[in-house]
Amino acid sequence: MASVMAANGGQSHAPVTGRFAAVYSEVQNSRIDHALPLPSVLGKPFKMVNGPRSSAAGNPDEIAKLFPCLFGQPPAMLVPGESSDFPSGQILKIGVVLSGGQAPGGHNVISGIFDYLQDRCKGSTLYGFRGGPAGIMKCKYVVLTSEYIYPYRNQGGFDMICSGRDKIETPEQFKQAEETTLKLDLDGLVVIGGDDSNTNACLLAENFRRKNMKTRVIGCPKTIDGDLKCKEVPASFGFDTACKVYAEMIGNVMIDARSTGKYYHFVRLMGRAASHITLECALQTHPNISLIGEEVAANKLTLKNVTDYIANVICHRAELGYNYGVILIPEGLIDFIPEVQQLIAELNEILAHDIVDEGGLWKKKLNDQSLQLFEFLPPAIQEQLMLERDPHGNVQVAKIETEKMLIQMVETELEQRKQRGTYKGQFKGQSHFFGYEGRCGLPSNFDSAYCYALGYAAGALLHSGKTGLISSVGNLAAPVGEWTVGGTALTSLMDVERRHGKFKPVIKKAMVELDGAPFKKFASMREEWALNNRYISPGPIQFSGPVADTVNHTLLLELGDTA
Ligand code: FBP
Repeated sequence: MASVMAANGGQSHAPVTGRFAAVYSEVQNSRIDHALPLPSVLGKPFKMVNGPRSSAAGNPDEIAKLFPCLFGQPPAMLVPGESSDFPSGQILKIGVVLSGGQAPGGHNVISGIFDYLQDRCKGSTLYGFRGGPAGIMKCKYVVLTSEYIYPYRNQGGFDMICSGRDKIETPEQFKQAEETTLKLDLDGLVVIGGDDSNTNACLLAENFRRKNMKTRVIGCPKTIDGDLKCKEVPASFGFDTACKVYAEMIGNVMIDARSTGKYYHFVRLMGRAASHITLECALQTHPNISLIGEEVAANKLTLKNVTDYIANVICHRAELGYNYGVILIPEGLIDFIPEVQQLIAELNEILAHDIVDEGGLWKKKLNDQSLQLFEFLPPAIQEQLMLERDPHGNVQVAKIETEKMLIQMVETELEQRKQRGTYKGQFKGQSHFFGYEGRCGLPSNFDSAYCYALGYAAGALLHSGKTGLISSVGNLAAPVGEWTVGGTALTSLMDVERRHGKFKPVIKKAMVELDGAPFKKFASMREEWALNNRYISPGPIQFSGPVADTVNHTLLLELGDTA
């Protein structure tokens, strides 16, 4: 059995994690040795084929100015064949960093990079930067050996090297990153992260290229939120597992609701901005109500409209004799309600310029409508809206208890309806937040294989000298052997946005599309689910058996398969 303590190399000799395969559960142990399939193109000699020149997701002129060295890079695709793209006998020094929130499968991306180097660039070194981008800036790393990596294969979490949300942004921070890459003589760096982290990866790649440094940078699409995707990158890893974990829990509270007959479970689900997780969980479990942020925004709903919608369904159900139900709420919901969005935008500017005084004079900076809304919100929500933004300038929606706020508002509305004689039921709300529980589960078969392929592909891209690309594995509805492998220009995913009061390049988030197949399927079924109880309880993630390789509905529907 491998002990990570003994294998801890690099700069630090203190144990960084407590992983011992010897104390693993039987399931964890059985997963370590689970052999992972690779796309067949990676199993044979391959060559690189470049596609046409790329543009940007928005504001191409601005992006071209911000990334003069990288803008326009073509996508790259691996295809069978011999070539000199992948020099044999090359020994590489590669760094890898996990950035942002955990997502099941991160350890497999690292295993994939490591195995690529073992298979194709023997004698290479893989450095794991510890604690996210701060590890690069502070040159904190561990040398990843096969013994070190072994206990983490197919395991959830990011604790092999841990993660962080620091951003490499200021000239000093770029300098620190440069010093580390020079000190370790890095040929390449793999940034495993979400939209913000991959934006950072692109900035680093541009900086290294501009300075004629040899270090290349490749990104990998990570986030349970599922909002880092495009045609060439059909999914971010972790989404599949997280949704399956949440769907199991939702299925359980559905059975609880049906059994006691007296609770409305308000379940807030993670997913900072986009509502993909909520939509996928709805498709997997058929709750009575699922709010989709993007639809709320498109219809310009107010908090009162949302409350009324929930109260209407509850009244209808009471008439049918059901005083229970399950309601899914995306954690980013309040950021989609135009009036709250406006309030948050104003608060962001106020917080960015540090003008929050104890006496509350800062409130004068809010416009009348925003001030009215702010004063109307429960004090707990007011406080949560004022919490510090994350290093990328985002509101920390995971800390805003929208589910509790909605219970309060629905309760008040139902009370009024009772007094008017239009509601005769009983209402008891139970609040839940399913968030962190889904981020570190044992990766599903899909995420295990997908992440391993992403890592292996990142190794290949660096080996061929590519930079500023995001590892891209496609054709995901097909068996793993038929998956396609390549890289997509990070600049082609970019747009400019206002953050911390300034315009910045960002990877454009992929939101739920209201004319997309997943939403349309949900919309066609939600009325039936609202009044009739069509609950589905998917149970825990399976690693073997008939449903073990089932892929999530969102991906299949988006790829044009029936789900
Ligand atoms: P990433 O975008 O970094 O993958 O993180 C996603 C997420 O899990 C969101 O769903 C959630 O809002 C946020 O992280 C929570 O952040 P933190 O881990 O800092 O509490």
